[in-house]
Amino acid sequence: MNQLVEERLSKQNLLSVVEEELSATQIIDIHTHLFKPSLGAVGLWGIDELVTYHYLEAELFRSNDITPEKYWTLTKREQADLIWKTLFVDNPPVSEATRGVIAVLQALDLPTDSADLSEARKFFASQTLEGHIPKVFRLAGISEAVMTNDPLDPAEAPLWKNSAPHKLFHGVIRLDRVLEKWPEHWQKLQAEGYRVEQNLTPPTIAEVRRFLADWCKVMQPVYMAVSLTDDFRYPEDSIRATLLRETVLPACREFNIPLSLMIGVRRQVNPAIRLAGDGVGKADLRALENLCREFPHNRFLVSLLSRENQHELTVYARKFANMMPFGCWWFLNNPSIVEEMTRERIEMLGMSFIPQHSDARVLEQVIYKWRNTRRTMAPILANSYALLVEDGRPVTRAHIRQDLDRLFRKNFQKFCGLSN
Ligand code: HDL
Ligand code: ZN
Repeated sequence: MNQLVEERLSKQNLLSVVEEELSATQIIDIHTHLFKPSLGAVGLWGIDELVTYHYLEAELFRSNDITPEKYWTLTKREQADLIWKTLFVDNPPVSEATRGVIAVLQALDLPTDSADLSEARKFFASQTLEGHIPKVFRLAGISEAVMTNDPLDPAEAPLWKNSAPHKLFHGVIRLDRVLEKWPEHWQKLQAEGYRVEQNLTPPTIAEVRRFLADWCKVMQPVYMAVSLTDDFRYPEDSIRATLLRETVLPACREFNIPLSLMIGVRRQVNPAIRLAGDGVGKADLRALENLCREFPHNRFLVSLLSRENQHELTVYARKFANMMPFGCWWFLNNPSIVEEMTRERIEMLGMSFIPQHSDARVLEQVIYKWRNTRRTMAPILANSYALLVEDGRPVTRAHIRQDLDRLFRKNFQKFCGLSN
């Protein structure tokens, strides 16, 4: 390896080297709500979707007297115009979600202080999705994005019939409708030819396994995933626990893929504001402990929504090598909390975790979410290396490059059995 990368770094130049290497690292975005172009009908992109992101809708209702009922009668453009005026013109866009839109406009060389959205709308109207996606990924510094695909979503599922693989996207089978809402959805499987009934009889269990296997062949998922409420328990005498134990976990073993558990949502605490209406609750992690211990041949990607669960999750990661903590999810994706979570993970896990995912719902959000991640994480990583140098171990650019590759690519690839 050439002299440059083997040069022992002084504490003073660690930050600039970490920043350079972070900027050069092509990140795998392991959890998003983006879609490959052939599923384009359900994919969100452009300024009106950016400005009506549910994070911003929640913030609108705090700074404008409009009622949610009235807001939902507006058109998408009217909603975007109202949010732009309220959160970006009448008030400073200093929250993470509002500043993110500003960062996207700047990255796309669009004005960031316009009184309205007309110029931005003109720009997006002139883009084609096929050409825009790679450009946005390049600006974000991501090599690929992992989707969230729901085989029981009536809008998405039919699109898979003619959907080709796309090198920038990986599929995931999302199981909320199966695991959390079986009574409302078992007849959907029946209608598709699976001989299931509401009771989880042995034939029904076998047919749910067939359903999962069929969708694994269609979606080629890198993992399966489910979002679980803060009151999730395991074991428990429930449909959810039975389906987990008898169908989902065996299917993950059959296809050698992890199960992603995202735990801690308190669903629809305020239904009036729809997607923005979910809250957060501290979960009892004995459920996770029991799953990791009872299923040593399963692998679990885990992201928790409550800040109060993070330290214990990190301790559990020290106990179970079949559990991979990932990301600073949703209400945690703010520098003040990302810093705390990342520091405790490095202190207890070294480089054996996955620091972040974007959770992007609108294509261009990856630009600001990954700019924020790099900006927040660079000093944290540089500090870890400074302590190492101070305590006697030289650090080189090669070491840093290798660690970033592990954090933002290899840990995920290895955990999911993906090749580089
Ligand atoms: O369940 C999830 O995957 C969450 O990320 C929700 O989609 C949530 O609404 C969200 O977008 N969080 O960022
Ligand atoms: Zn998500």
